[in-house]
Amino acid sequence: MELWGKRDDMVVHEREPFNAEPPRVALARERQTPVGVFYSRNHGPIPDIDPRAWRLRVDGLVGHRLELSLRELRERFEEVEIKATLQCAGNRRAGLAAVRDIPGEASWGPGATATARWSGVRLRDVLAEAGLESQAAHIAFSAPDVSRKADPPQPYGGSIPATKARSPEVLLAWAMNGEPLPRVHGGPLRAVVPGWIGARSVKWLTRITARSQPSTSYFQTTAYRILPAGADPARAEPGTGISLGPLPVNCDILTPDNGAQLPPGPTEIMGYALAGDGRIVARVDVSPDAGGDWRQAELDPADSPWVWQHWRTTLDLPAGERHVTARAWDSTGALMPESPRSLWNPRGYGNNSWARVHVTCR
Ligand SMILES: Nc1nc2c(c(=O)[nH]1)N[C@H]1C(S)=C(S)[C@@H](COP(=O)(O)O)O[C@H]1N2
Ligand SMILES: [Mo]
Repeated sequence: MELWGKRDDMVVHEREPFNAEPPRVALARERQTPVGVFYSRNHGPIPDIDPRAWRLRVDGLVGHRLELSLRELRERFEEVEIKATLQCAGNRRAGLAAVRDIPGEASWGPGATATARWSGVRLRDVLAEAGLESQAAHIAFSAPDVSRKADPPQPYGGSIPATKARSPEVLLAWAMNGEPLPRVHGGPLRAVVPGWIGARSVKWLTRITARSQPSTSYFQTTAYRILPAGADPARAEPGTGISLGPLPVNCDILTPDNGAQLPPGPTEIMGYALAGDGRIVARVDVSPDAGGDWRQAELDPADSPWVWQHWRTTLDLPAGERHVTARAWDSTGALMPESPRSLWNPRGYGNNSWARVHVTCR
């Protein structure tokens, strides 16, 4: 299980827990990412769950508690399929780490983003069956994988507001790209929360709890929060900082690769852009000279607000060192910020500054 079925050109940030992302070019080929190149982000050892013995408990502020087998989930609720992009809050952290060191966190490139076709049931249908009480403002997810990176060590968890949980795109998924959900991606069942940071798409889901307050998991109260630049993350009190949820507009360049050597002349530049929670990407601009001149890229149509859009353009690159730069605008007019400097935060989340690759043309 050394690479968990991933292609052997994955960039492995950590073996235990397993953390790996594909090289840029591997994400460029398809709009739907094959499982073999889909990034893997784990905070603890990957559990081995017997799907026959597995049960999903639904409890907390509900009219009646549920305990469901996989078969009951399939039989009692409508099966739905949705294409959705997952993006880790640590995606593109390397750009922040270049500004100032981020100890203890992996330097993810742009590959902690990928798109799959998920099948399962709507979370809202299961919540309706349990009957949410009126004070149920948050839906918490629990999993059995114990993270020793949490303080104190504890199982993974997190929550989303009930308003998002009731939105039809949020799934409890047992299949990915038409295959049973692979163990490394949360089999037998995971949450899929499109448009929100990947951390809320809890894998190996065993319990859903309706609460009046957000989850008390370390991964909700302490991790996945934007702290002020001067804060010491080891001393930050739980509940301080900005809790991350909806993703901001973001993009990156997939080809050419950073550091590529190319002949001068017309060069195809392509990449992905994702607008985040319910929005679509409205425009992508690409610059051959770090933002001096801009040209609008050709953008894939937005089939759904939950899926990334690929874009491409051809730039005429003269001989020499070039900083090819890209930036995306979303359908509300929000634009990616220019510099990672203004975004730097102690745990290195949410880098949506302009994408840049350095290439040499000769
Ligand atoms: N149980 C559990 N769920 C989890 C995690 C985890 O470590 N344990 N990692 C989260 C994070 S931070 C991300 S970005 C996504 C990654 O999903 P993937 O590994 O299927 O790509 O899973 C989320 N769900
Ligand atoms: Mo993540």
